[in-house]
Amino acid sequence: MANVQQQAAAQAAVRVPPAAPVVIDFDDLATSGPGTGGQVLVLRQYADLGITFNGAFAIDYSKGQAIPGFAHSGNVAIEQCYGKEFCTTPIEMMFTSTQDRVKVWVGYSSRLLERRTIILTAFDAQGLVVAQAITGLGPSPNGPIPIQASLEATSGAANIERAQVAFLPSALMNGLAVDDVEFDTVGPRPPCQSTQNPSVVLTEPLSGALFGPTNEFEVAGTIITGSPLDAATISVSTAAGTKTLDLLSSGNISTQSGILTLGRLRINEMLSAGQNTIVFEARDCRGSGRDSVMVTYRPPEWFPFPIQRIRSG
Ligand SMILES: [Ca+2]
Repeated sequence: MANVQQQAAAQAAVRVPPAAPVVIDFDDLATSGPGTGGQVLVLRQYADLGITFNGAFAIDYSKGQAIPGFAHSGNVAIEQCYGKEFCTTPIEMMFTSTQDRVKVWVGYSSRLLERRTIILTAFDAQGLVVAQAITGLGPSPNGPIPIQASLEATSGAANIERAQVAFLPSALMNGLAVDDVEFDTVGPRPPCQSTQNPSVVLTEPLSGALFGPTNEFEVAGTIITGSPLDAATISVSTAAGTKTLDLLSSGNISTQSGILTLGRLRINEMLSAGQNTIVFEARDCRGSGRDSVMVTYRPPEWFPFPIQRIRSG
């Protein structure tokens, strides 16, 4: 008996302690709160750690229609289907260095009238399930369930290349929130497939266009990229400053690679009086591309007569 204890002690003594795990807490992302627009999509912001995500929304629960104490760390966590209907896409993470273990914390950001099963599934490079973990959430008829339930999937070998969090059985993902994604091995950045920077063409508005008195215009254009985009924006600049619309977060531009079309999109309340520079910009793992035009906005006070008279005359 003493022998066994001595052996165990000896093994513990020589065992190399694991390096501190990597924890993605999302709190470094500047994003908006529940009930508002403009949440940042989480894609390749943590590529330097060898992990990428499939475009969940980062939400700051201290802003907007705040849910105090909801996130597991800080105020920011992620949800896959924020503001989307009929969305069953899991929250997914991909690793460039295969992992033995993945851990996440889960919660639910609105009322939940039933009890549901949440599953963390880990896959190897062939797409085979190598580890799973489940937990239950709810019911919580009076309000959100803070992110305090953990799920940890351990495969026993360093073969986890991808992991996803979803309901079991598959259900709408709205409300399911994840924070503090934990794993053990930092990997390299994923290889970049692009051989050149994204090509960007703005087809609307035309250079020199005049807008007013209503503060709106339409944009359209095309992007060609060899890799999924990290960012795509429309920004409107004057001497007074710049206003930016995130086209990935708004769903107006796909996060896929290839030829991406920005269909006619109406933009409100982004112009300032006088000359404005409208920039359409895209960035992938290799670099960025942009196209821009100058337009003029004449606000209502610049018109010599009341607007009704202009229209009736
Ligand atoms: Ca957090």
